[in-house]
Amino acid sequence: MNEFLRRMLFLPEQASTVARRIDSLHYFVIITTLLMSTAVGLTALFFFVRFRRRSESQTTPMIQPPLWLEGLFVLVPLGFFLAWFARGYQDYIFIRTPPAGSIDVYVMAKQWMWKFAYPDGPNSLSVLRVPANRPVRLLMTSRDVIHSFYVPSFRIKQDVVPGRYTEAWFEAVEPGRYQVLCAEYCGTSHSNMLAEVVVMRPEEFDTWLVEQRQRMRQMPHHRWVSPHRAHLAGFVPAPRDARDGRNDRG
Ligand SMILES: [Cu+2]
Repeated sequence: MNEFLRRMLFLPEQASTVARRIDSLHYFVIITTLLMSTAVGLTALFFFVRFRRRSESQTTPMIQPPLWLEGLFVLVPLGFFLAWFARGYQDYIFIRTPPAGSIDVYVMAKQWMWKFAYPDGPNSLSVLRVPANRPVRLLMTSRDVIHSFYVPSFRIKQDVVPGRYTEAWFEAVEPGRYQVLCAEYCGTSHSNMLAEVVVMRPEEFDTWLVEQRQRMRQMPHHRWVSPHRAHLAGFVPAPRDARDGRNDRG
């Protein structure tokens, strides 16, 4: 049933733990509205024929519907709206709460690319490597304008805003490659602001991360990055002395 509806609605694969939750709410809303609007449309058609004007002298009767019927028409839609709200609110809490022990990745957006950095230095352009079946938390900011980090197959989308940090998380369910798009118009090459999430087997990811860290340490120019430089690169808030204004003068 899930697979049938997914195909009917042209949705991409469900590659994260939140994807099925989002989709089932989507199905629930779309099926109830489809059934109700069909019922209303068919009733209207039936009434057009059944209660059509039959003679020139016919007048429209004054109809006073019983109170219970009016109540029903208010309460049934209200019940559905509240049910959607209850389901949606649970999903909202789920999608807004990264589980403890998530892997952190810093995401920096700029016109027109995505940069990903892991604690202790490894970083990459346009390719985000993550392990399957482990929650990943993204801490995101932008160097210039508002962008939006969107992975259709994960059903996550989060604005990335200059001068502010936003957060998103996901847990990929299967190794594979998934498209990242920028979902906020951000200038000429907005449509080319693409990246890819590469979901690896957890063991492979661990090996990869260790290798990356070793490679970083072997680089001749590798050195400690001061908090102020890290701030300039856009990854962390300004260090205390910069905020006190010491660096403002020069
Ligand atoms: Cu963008």
